[in-house]
Amino acid sequence: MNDREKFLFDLQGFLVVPEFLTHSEVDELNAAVDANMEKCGKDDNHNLGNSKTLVGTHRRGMFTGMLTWPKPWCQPFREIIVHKKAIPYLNAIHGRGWRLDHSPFILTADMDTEGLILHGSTNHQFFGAAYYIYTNGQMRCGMVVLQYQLADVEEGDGGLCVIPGSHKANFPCPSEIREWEVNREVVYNIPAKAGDMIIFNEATIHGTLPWTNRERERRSVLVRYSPKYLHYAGGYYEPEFPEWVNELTEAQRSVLEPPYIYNRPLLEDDGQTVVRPRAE
Ligand SMILES: O=C(O)CCC(=O)C(=O)O
Repeated sequence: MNDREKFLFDLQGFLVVPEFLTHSEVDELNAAVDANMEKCGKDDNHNLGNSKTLVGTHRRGMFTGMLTWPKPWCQPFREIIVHKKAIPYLNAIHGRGWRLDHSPFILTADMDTEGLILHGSTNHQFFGAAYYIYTNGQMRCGMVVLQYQLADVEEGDGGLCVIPGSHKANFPCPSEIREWEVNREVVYNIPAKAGDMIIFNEATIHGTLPWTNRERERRSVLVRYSPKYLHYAGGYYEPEFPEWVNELTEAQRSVLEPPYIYNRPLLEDDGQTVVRPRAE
């Protein structure tokens, strides 16, 4: 993570990393989704509050469980849970030692797909699962989301939106702003190309805008990470991993470990080597 990226992530609470995935990685991920279209379900996280502007004719499309899709379709998703290029970003914002939080999922949208109310913990009170601090020259965050775009998004299309800088906000966000009814100028619909990766902090106010592009559909993979001592959502494997986890590399398995500190497997920058320091 270079100095420009650190400045922007600290300032905005999110960062776009252009051309993060190669064309072949994007193609493999898209091919896996195309081959499993029948698995697309409806968003189980539907929430518009009382908004009249986030409404649509149908819910966001959602794929889950990609890590256990039949081979070869699970493979590209297993690979991105420990993407070599993501390691320096996660080390810079979580410190060494971080873990997968939630199961990865895919969001899709086509014309008139509804949005999702804006949410995010901000800094108006300390929330230990989703926070932002800067101390001793280092940023630290609760859960963060790495969003991989598999299709182009232009500003105004809809999809992921954020209120830049809101991870540091000191007052609760009024519901009419969260419902996208007023002050829309503070809400940014992040444009990105297929292959770009967007990191955002769960403390940053974010949500989904209704999809308005008839020509283009949304396809985003969301992979979430918490620091090694924290877990936000249910779904880690304890005391024993399920059988399919044995098919993963040691590095991939290391990010499925439950939250703890002592003797934790830590990933080296090569994305392959796992070490177990005896003490922190
Ligand atoms: O990428 C988006 O549209 C926002 C996703 C989100 O915050 C959610 O589904 O909880």
